Amino acid sequence: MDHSEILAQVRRRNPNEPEFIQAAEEVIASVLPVLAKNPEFAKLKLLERMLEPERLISFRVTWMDDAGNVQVNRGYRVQMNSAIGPYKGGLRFHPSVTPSILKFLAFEQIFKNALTGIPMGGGKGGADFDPKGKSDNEVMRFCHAFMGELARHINHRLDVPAGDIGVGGREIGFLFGAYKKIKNEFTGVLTGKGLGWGGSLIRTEATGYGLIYFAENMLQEKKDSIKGKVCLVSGSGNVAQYAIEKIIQLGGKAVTASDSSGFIYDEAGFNTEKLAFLEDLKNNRRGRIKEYADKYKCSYKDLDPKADQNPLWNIKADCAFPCATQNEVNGKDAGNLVKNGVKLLGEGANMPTTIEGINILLDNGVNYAPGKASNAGGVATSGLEMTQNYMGTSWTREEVDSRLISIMKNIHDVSLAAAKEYGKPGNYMIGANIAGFLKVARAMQAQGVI
Ligand code: NDP
Ligand code: 2IT
Repeated sequence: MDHSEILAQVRRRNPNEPEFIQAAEEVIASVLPVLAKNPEFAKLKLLERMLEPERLISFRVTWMDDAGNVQVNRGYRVQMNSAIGPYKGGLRFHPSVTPSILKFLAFEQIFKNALTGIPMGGGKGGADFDPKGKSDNEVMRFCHAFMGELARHINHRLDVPAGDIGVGGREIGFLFGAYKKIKNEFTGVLTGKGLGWGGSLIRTEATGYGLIYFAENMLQEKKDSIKGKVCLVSGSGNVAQYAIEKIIQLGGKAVTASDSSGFIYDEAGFNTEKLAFLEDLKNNRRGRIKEYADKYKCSYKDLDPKADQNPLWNIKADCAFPCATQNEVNGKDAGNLVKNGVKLLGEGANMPTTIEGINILLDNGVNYAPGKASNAGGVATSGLEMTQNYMGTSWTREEVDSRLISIMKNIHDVSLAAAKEYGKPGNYMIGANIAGFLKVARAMQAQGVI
């Protein structure tokens, strides 16, 4: 099957799944030269197999809200590929969750996890539950009901979920408690656990830190550094917060942050005190980002979800780090970034840039890092948490951080090397797709027609 036939089949098999088709399209185009060079991969239909989930579980989640009303949600786990290790990937709780969203995320996760060098397969899950405005008790009851079903399908050697949008330390705690009670055993079945009960130091920080380590590697490749660079960041959740922290630590200036209501532009830049305010606002008080602008007297704009561009990406800067959600940088936004002098875009979120956006960035010489490489620090540190759980030990902050730094450097180097080998020097997207694909393809080839 050639490129267009594989893509046509993906479209046929997955109607009404635009996000999954988008993620598939990017990888299919990148790995064509690998298939041409290795006809046995094509004959074994390895790419076609990777595009089909090994298993997709969908289940009802019934729970009772504080007012005594019965609520019904839909939960999922996509077990995408287990060629190189147990399924691994986060859980997303957001009203926009659909099979398309989770399949795109699980598909990306296959290659991302392969790039980390830790043996982990690809998976993702979640529910169309909206944690916004829910009490802690409602979130707890939902998590317990969700795990009531998910527990049948996972264990620490089979499938190890973690957090993603809407699933942080609070939710992992409730999910873990339910799993432990149902299975009557204490294992590392989830990552992102609390430090006193099997969690790893640095896991909370890892995605944001890893993103900025990766960007620093890209800049060092060009004899430059993030020091003094003005950075646009979107989002204000887990990934954005620790990306901002690392930008500050390395001497850069982060000037924006956002939530689903709007964004702030603080020309003076974040400092440690302002970041602590943002973290308290978002993690403890669960408030809206506008409060930051009121407190620090900076500019705030509402986001118009129907607008054809996002004004956050239309600000003069050197670097951009989308850390909120998929497709938050479209073609128009990419054009605005180029016009405003942005020279590097590192994806903290999964697939935040549309295919049109990516093409505009690459055509204009923007140094572009795809999420499956640049945000891999989170799942890599989840892998380190699993290792510590298996060993029954816990490493120091310095130990985990130094491993994270070397994993990000390795992903950077491996992606760059693959891009060069396939005649696309400097193209991290093609390099990451090829390097991740090759690792999984060789494992599948060795394991036969499964
Ligand atoms: P959080 O839930 O902690 O934060 C998400 C942030 O993005 C919030 O500021 C949220 O705003 C905003 N956001 C979410 N959905 C939308 C939307 N549809 N439109 C506008 N803003 C939105 O999630 P994370 O920080 O963990 O995840 C952010 C991104 O990073 C996701 O793409 C995730 O897949 C990816 N990622 C996460 C990893 C992790 O370890 N957590 C690892 C690798 C990637 P609001 O508060 O209003 O909801
Ligand atoms: O997208 C991701 O890589 C994550 N949400 C983290 C997954 C994990 O298992 O730590």
